[in-house]
Amino acid sequence: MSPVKRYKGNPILTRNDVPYHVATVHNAGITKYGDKYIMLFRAHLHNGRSIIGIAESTDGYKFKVRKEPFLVPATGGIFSEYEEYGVEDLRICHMPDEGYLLTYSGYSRHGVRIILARTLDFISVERIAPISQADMRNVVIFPRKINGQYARLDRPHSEISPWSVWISYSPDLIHWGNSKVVMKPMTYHWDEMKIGPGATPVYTDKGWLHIYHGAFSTMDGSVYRLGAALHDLKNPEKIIGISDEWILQPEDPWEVTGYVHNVVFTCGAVPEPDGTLKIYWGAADTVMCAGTADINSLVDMCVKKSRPPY
Ligand code: BMA
Repeated sequence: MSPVKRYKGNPILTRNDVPYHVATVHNAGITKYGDKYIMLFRAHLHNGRSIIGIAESTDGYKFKVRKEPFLVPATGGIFSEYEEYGVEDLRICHMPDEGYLLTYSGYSRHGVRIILARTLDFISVERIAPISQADMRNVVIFPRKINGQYARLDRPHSEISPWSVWISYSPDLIHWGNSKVVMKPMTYHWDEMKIGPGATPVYTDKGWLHIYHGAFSTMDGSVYRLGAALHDLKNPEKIIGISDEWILQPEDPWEVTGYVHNVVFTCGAVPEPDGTLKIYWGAADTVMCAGTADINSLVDMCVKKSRPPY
C-alpha cells in the first residue's frame, strides 16, 4: 500500500480554476506563507509554452487562483534570452534570512537552464541570476545553510552518466561548485531510466528527507513515480538510505490519462506540525493533486529497505 494517502478531493486544481486561458495546471512549487499556502503552478498556454500562475489556500487543499499569472518569460535583458520558450517547474525554498527563493527552468533556443529569483511577499518577484549552464533542470535548494554554505541538488541531462542527482555548494547562491554525484538511476528498478530532485528537502532529526521522481521506460512510454531518499544532515552528499520501493505511482484516472499519461511529478511538499508531509504532484502534466504521508514512515522506508545510491 502506498504510504501517501491521496486527498479525497483530488484533483485539487485544474485549468477550469484558472481565470485566464491555459491548457494545463501542474508541477507546482508550494510553501507556507503566514497563515496561507501558496502554490506557484506551471501552466501551458495554448501556444505550447509555459508560464507560472499563483494560487492561495488556507487549508492546503482548496486553492484560489489569482487573476494574473505570477511569472511570465522576461521581456528584457539576459533573462529574456534564456526564458524565450517559457518558464517551468518552479521550486520554492524558504530561508528566514533570504526570503522565498525560487528556482525554475528557463527554456530558450539555447536549451534549458535554471534561473534563481526571489520574492518576499508573493506579489513582486526579483530575478537574481541564471545559476546553471544549459542542460540542467530540477534545482532544489536546501532550506538551511550547511557548514556555512548554501547547498542544492540538481540533475544534468546526460546519456553518459544517465540523468542522475548531483549536489553543489555556494557561498552566495549565485556561484556554485564543488559538484558531486550523489545518486543514480538503478538498473532494472522502477527508477532505472532517470531520476531528478523533486520537492525542496525537508529537515527531520534523522536527516534531510528528499522526495524525488524516477522514470521507467515501457513499451507504452515512460512511467513517472515518486521515491524518497534520506541525506545526512551535516553532510548531505552522504545518503543514509533510499527507499527501494516507490512511494507513489500513477493510479487515479487523472494520473494515468492526460496530456502526458502515467505521470506523478512533484515540485513541492509542506511538513506539518503534526508530523505529516503534504505532498503535491502534477498528474499527467494536466492537473494538480495532493496527499499526505507520515514523515517518520517515509524515513523508515529509506532506512529499513534501502537501495544503493549507485
Ligand atoms: C519531465 C519534465 C516534467 C514533466 C515530465 C513528464 O521530463 O518535462 O516537467 O512533468 O517530464 O512529462
